[in-house]
Amino acid sequence: MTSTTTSGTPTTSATSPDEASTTSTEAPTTSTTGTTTGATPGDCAAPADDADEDGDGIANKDDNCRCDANPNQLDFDGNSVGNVCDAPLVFSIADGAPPEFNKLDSQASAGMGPIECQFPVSLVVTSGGVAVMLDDAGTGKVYAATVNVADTPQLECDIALIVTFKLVIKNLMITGPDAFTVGFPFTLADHDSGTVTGVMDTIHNIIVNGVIDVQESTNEQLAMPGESPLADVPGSFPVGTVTVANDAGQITLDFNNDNHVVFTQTTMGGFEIKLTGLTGKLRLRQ
Ligand SMILES: [Ca+2]
Ligand SMILES: [Ca+2]
Ligand SMILES: [Ca+2]
Repeated sequence: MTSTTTSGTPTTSATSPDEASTTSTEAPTTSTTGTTTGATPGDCAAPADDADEDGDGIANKDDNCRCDANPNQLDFDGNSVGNVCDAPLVFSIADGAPPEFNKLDSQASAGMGPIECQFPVSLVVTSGGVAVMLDDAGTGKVYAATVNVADTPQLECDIALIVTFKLVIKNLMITGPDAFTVGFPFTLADHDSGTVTGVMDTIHNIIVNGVIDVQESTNEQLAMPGESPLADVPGSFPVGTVTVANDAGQITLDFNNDNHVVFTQTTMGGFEIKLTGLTGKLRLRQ
């Protein structure tokens, strides 16, 4: 494999909740734009001769990735550098106003024991990024899906007429710590058609960081005021589809799952907060 495929997670570093709340309009992954590794395929020292450095059946002079075997010569972005030698395709939030894009709908529940309330939550994404590495066989890996969620209006629900429970999602930062694979079942014949749609076929682990305030209660035995319970809560994204559009330099992550539990967290006061279901399209551009 090339250095570009073993360089680890190529996108964002973690941002604290405070930083996220003050930089919510900035995309954290725009510093990296590369989709090519340069004029020399794969930055490989092999000369453009009739030899076959990597033994993939393609002579060096014709090989778009001379030092790594890629017999299919797939070059999704058409930059004359094979997918295997390409730097990751890096996408970040650049446009896509809600509600059609960049708004993920979920369902929050909060409760203790038999008392519970539920209400819909719209997670408006203000920044985020992913990097995609395609291979020579029509599959890919998505790295570090990072999603910063904007302020959400204060949500309020009454629990069994006993307590008024105010839940405020001030911000959320969701990071995918590991790459997750995406199958792009396109055929070799149409690999350069410009758009590939794949499926994230496994649940993707995420880390949720942010501030959800449990603000107050008329019954302090049930809820303590001013809690900020979220700090590196493990969670997961459901499976979904991924569409990568070449000519528009765009990727769309499409979630459509009403039941998946994104994360749960129990407050100091003993309330369990749960975010369930994730539907909506997240669109990012190069
Ligand atoms: Ca070769
Ligand atoms: Ca090759
Ligand atoms: Ca390429």
